[in-house]
Amino acid sequence: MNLLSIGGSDPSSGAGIQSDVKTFATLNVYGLTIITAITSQNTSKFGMIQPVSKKLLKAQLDSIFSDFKIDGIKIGMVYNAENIKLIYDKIKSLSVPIIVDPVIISSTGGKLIQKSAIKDFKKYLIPIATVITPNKFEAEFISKIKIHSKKSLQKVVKEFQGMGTKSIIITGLELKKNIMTDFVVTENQYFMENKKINMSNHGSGCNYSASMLFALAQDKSILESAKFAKRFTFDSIKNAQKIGGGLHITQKQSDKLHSELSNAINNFIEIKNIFLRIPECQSNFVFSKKSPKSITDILGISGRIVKTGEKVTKVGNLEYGGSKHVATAILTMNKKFPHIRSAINLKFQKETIAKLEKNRFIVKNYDRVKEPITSKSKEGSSIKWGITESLRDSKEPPDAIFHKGDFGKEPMIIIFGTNPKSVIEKISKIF
Ligand code: PXL
Repeated sequence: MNLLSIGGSDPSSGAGIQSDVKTFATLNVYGLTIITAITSQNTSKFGMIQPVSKKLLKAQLDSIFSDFKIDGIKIGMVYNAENIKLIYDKIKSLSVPIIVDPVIISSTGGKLIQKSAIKDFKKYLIPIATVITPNKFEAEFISKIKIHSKKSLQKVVKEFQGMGTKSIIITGLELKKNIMTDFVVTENQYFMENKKINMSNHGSGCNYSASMLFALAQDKSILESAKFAKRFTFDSIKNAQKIGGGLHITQKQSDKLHSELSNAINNFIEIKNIFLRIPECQSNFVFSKKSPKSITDILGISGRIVKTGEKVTKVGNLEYGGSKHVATAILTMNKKFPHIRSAINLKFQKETIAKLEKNRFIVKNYDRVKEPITSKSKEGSSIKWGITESLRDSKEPPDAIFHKGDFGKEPMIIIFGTNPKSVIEKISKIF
């Protein structure tokens, strides 16, 4: 997935396009950038701004759009009217999600848009946005209405809707003491609350809009995307670092589980003739946090590892709660053997069992036919029952557990390991 950030350069990398590149990398997608202006600033002081020429902006737009498939666009700082119009012309007819984050003033006081350009910002960029994400100050500034009650908030919404906005999210409202509320307006209205973190920071607005774009580009609804962005931003602020002498710079820690599992999936797909080992119901590959409480603590693929002919591909994204069946297997295994945190399901083949045994792997099995009717009738409980049954006498964790199916149920092998790499190592030994 390729996401494009159009905005200003912030040499402190706390905000602007540098911050967005970090956000996209943390989320394991590819970030492209088009620079509209260069600023000089650090964590305590804002210096100068120079917008890029229309010619250079056009050249950047042409070079990016002529080469890459773009899955979503975020527009941040655009300093002047001519650059606003140029961006509008280039992207107005695209059918990808567009987030417009109205950037007016920096956390260190720099004015990031020319006064004379506000009119064109409203006229051109706001109407083409899938969603706009002003904070309280920006919403007040653009609508020229002070927000001091829910009633004035509705006036602001009306004002934005008059500009042609489809959806609006106003972030950082403190409607109750020490509670930060985001006001999400789509066809319906929602208030999303969380505890305030008392720290002035540099970067949270950019974290919000860039992570929101990621979620929208994955076809999540505006409301789901807003939840995702709120969580992402909360984590970024909690993890903010004092890198320079002034404000803390926000940054979400990258998820180590994510990159380990992602690498292992790529390695798995590249194993020669691996399509022969993918079951009819396809494969999932999971990696659990330590001490998982439910499948929402387990990273899996929201789709599957799918074979089409001889080709094997990953369909969907890595998400906590992305797998149900393989995740349930690891959840059950992990209760007895807490260091086992990763697993993949493969097609049942006698040949595979023989190879596992020849390599002295510990292989267990269960018979689904023997599953008590009380368990069978409960959706999703067969795997839990089967794994528990297989581990009954185990002193050591098995490397693989299989069953030979039941009426209408495909036989299956699950390979287990301490992490995705160890699962791949086991598979590489047998195939
Ligand atoms: O946070 C908004 C923002 C966006 N873009 C640039 C910035 C800032 C804030 O400082 O400098 C370039």
